[in-house]
Amino acid sequence: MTLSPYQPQPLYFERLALADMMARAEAFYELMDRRRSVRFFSDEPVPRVLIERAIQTASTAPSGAHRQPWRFVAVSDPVLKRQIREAAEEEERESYHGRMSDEWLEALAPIGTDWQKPFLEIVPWIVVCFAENYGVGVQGEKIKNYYVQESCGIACGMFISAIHQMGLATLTHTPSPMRFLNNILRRPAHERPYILFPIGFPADDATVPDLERKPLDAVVQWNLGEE
Ligand code: IYR
Repeated sequence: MTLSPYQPQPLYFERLALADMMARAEAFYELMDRRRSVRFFSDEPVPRVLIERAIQTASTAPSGAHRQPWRFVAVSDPVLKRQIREAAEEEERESYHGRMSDEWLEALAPIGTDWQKPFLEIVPWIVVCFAENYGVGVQGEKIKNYYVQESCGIACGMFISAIHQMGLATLTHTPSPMRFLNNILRRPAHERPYILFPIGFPADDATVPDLERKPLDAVVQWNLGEE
């Protein structure tokens, strides 16, 4: 076995003044707290360079053994978008009318979703993150990936943040099952569709569910919990 040696590089790190750290912490939280999942989009075009930057940002995510086990497929072709909509709605119709439990349908009722996904044709861009179960080397050999789920989850979180920060809207959409995306987008079987993101500007009359976020004390425990 030939090990590639650790080649230490100096870290670039910008030390900020505490007041700037506080201001940035507040500003970033407030920005992120304004993000909403959007299901009603405008067909207004979005320049490709914005999608490129969001994917590059996602791809800065930490990943198991730095394998970056993701492939983002960006779709603007109306024919592909229609195929994706038709296939997604076929699966979703089955899900909403039989495959999903009553408990699940009840949980979704306040979100207001149903099997119809018109946004898949309306949006200027659909980006699908595929998770690479393994990589393929130059001689076709399998290269093991590590922590694929965690790595892709982090990358997708950073993707959503980038999209929001640049003033666009998206939705984490997971039509289920979503293997049809391999066929439509011609990705190999060892890549698994992970999350589909419709991306664009919200429709002028877009609505969102009336949701509240858990307060801090419901999502954190400090040390052993005694205050
Ligand atoms: N995939 C379906 C159902 C769905 C499931 C959950 I959990 C949600 O938070 C939202 C929707 C759909 O996209 O409609």
